Amino acid sequence: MLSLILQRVFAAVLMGLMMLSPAMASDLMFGTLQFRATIGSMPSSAAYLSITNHGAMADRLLAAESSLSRKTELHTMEVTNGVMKMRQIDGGIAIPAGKTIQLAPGGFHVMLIGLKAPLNADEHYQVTLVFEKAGKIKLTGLAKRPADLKMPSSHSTDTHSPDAHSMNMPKSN
Ligand SMILES: [Cu+2]
Repeated sequence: MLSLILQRVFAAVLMGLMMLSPAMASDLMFGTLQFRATIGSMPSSAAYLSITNHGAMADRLLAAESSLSRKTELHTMEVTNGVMKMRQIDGGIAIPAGKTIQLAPGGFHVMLIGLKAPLNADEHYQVTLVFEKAGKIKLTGLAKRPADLKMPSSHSTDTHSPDAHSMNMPKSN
């Protein structure tokens, strides 16, 4: 009798846990979302974060949406004739299984074009990311002064490879 009750409690707790974690519906994990705070009457700005795909299937960031600006686009930076320029990405950003993709200053970013209001440092703002498989995911982050923006990590994306591990392993002769 008691074990039956325990079983029911356990099942209820399990159900509750599953409903409490909508993030588990997708295998994507997000780093800190940060917005570039605007200075003066800057008409545009950008948002950055890292996206890790813990699933076995590749996903793709197709678009970004925001009520902060007239237009919201996915951009990349590239050097053309020695000049660093940004351009809109066609077809989205691939998020391969087991990889982390960085949206960071100098690289991929969510471009907010035609801001309706300034982005103030230390205030929260929202952006919605649209994935091919995971669907729409709304995220909140802080605006930061350009000097305080977290830059892309200098580590290679492969620090979790067996090679990198063995290199860090102290040899015991
Ligand atoms: Cu841009």
